[in-house]
Amino acid sequence: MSFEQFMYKGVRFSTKIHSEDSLSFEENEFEVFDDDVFNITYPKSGTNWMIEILNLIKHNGDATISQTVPINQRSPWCEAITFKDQVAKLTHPRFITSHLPYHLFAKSFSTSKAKIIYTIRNPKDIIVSLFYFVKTLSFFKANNNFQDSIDYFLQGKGMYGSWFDHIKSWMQIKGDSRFFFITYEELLKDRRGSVVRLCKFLGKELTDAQIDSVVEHSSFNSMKENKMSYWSDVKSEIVDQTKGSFLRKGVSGDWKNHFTVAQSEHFDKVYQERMKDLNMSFYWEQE
Ligand code: PPS
Repeated sequence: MSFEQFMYKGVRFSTKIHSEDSLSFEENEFEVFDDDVFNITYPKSGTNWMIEILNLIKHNGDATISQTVPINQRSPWCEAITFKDQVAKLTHPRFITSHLPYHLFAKSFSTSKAKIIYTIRNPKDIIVSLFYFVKTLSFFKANNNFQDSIDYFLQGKGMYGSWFDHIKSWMQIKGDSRFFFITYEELLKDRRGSVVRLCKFLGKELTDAQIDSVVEHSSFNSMKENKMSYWSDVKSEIVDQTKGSFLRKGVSGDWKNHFTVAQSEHFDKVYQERMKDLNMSFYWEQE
């Protein structure tokens, strides 16, 4: 697997959707406001799902915006070439997305009261999700070799760098009151409970009916039925969804249908080594 790339401060980015200018703008010039909310993830960890949930919370469960404005415009990626234009159109509180590791994130965040929501997912399921997703990306040379996808991930050769470095960079601020941490698997197991927790963190009081509406409109099936939820407006020269669906399966544990026992054991060995200094445990480590 490979893609047209460039390095920025040790991390790989795509020449198609990023540039030195867009990264430097985000890092040094972009002004973070106190009421900003950032949706941070490593790719394929549930980014768009969180955008959907956060937008529904912002609009008190009313799905009108979710059903009329494309998801990538509701909460644009601050590292993208398109961000400068998009950010000017956002209403407050602004909900902004990013796949950046902490060390490349907007410098003005540190002196703000803005909030971060960091979603992580079982890395084995990320590998599976990426394996299918890159086939839809025009600027990726993908192949059908799953072992390549595992190597690519473990060696940190992907866009946005290594998953291990990403999680470790953001976990540096996990004790900060502005930081909220959730897993994709928690969202799957208890979406309502997760929405309630998110509302509390955001200081947003919703009625039970409004919470029900957030839960209903952010289900996998609701998002599949909503054209505004899966990048259907993006040109096929970038994402060609005839080659694979953006909302592919939406489950946890699909890795078991893809990894051989040997691949899983090798992954676990590298994972344990790379994660040992983090002092955190995740439910998937028991699987
Ligand atoms: S990206 O390209 O990095 O922004 O992708 P991202 O949105 O982070 O991740 C895509 C995966 O999230 C799944 N998804 C969902 N799962 C469950 N419920 C809902 N509502 C939902 N919305 C998105 C999506 O299906 C991708 O996972 P896979 O495993 O490929 O299905």
